[in-house]
Amino acid sequence: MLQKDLRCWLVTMVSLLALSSASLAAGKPNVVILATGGTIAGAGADATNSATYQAAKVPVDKLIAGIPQLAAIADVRGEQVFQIASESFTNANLLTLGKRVAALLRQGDVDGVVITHGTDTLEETAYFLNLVVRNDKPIVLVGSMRPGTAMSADGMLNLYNAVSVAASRDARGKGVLVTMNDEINSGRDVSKMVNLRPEAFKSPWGALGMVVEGRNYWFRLPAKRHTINSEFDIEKIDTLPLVEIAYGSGNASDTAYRAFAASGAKAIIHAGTGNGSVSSAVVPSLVDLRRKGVHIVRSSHVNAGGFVLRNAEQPDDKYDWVVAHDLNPQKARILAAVALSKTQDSKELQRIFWEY
Ligand code: DAS
Repeated sequence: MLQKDLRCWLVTMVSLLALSSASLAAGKPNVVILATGGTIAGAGADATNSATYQAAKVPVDKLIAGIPQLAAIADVRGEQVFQIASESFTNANLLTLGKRVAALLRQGDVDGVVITHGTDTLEETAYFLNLVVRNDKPIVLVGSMRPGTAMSADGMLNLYNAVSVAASRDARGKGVLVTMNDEINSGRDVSKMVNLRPEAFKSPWGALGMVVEGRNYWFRLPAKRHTINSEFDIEKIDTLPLVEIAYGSGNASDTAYRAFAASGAKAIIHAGTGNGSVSSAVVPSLVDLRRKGVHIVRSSHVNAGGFVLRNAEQPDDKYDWVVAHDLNPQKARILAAVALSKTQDSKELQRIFWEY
């Protein structure tokens, strides 16, 4: 009799355990990884190749299979949206990706999205999504500075951290996030400040927090409008107007600006020296281009966070130019393109540059 009771008890316990693990699995957040390519999907010939490798080779399912620990923190599935090096991203890629992110986050069975991305233009995609995806669920971009085949590769832990943040309720409502090198940065502020080294991504105004062993530590919140507080909506944007960037330096000429305008640019970002300064050899052409309907946006190409104010270096009011505030040229391009999808009014454009 005793043996029969023992068997019954064992069967009951095993089924209870199975039930609890299933319910635990059912309780885990659902995170979708959208893969686009880059070094995090890169492969080199040898473990010593930390800089010589091919980007955009490893498929998303292999990235996920390479980190079995993900299963403990979230129910993860992958989609291969693109397989490209991010220096080749186009506006069309941004729109495709943005619409897929928005569609997934509208689903009740998706709690967060991670985007694996090349590091070269990761900051642009992060800012774009921050402006146009009207959802407060976590959107986390992640890349790596070394391919997975290299010694001390950073992609595995970066991706684990990204999924951990995307699965976190406390990551909601903080705008688009970028997790690299244990830091959590704002998709608006962060940019790639150095190449080749793992501590590549920095925000001039500091990180929002850290993620360490699957736990988030927050120190500040974004101050600018984003995601659910944005006036822009990816569902209503089908094309992005052409905006180009011209780099300011010594011995400058107006050739690039004229060529950009002739090719149909609706705005030109002047990546100026210092305070967004414009060479006296270039000012007359920019005044003329503005008169012909092309918007001129003065930004600064100084590295760790320029800050361009109206009427400081140039009479912006008189010329009807816009200033990019603290945005670097590549982020100013993104905001100008998104803003121009909604308004052509230069005063409205300037308001948007102050608020986003
Ligand atoms: N070429 C770079 C890119 O795809 C590789 C990388 O750093 O991710 O952005």
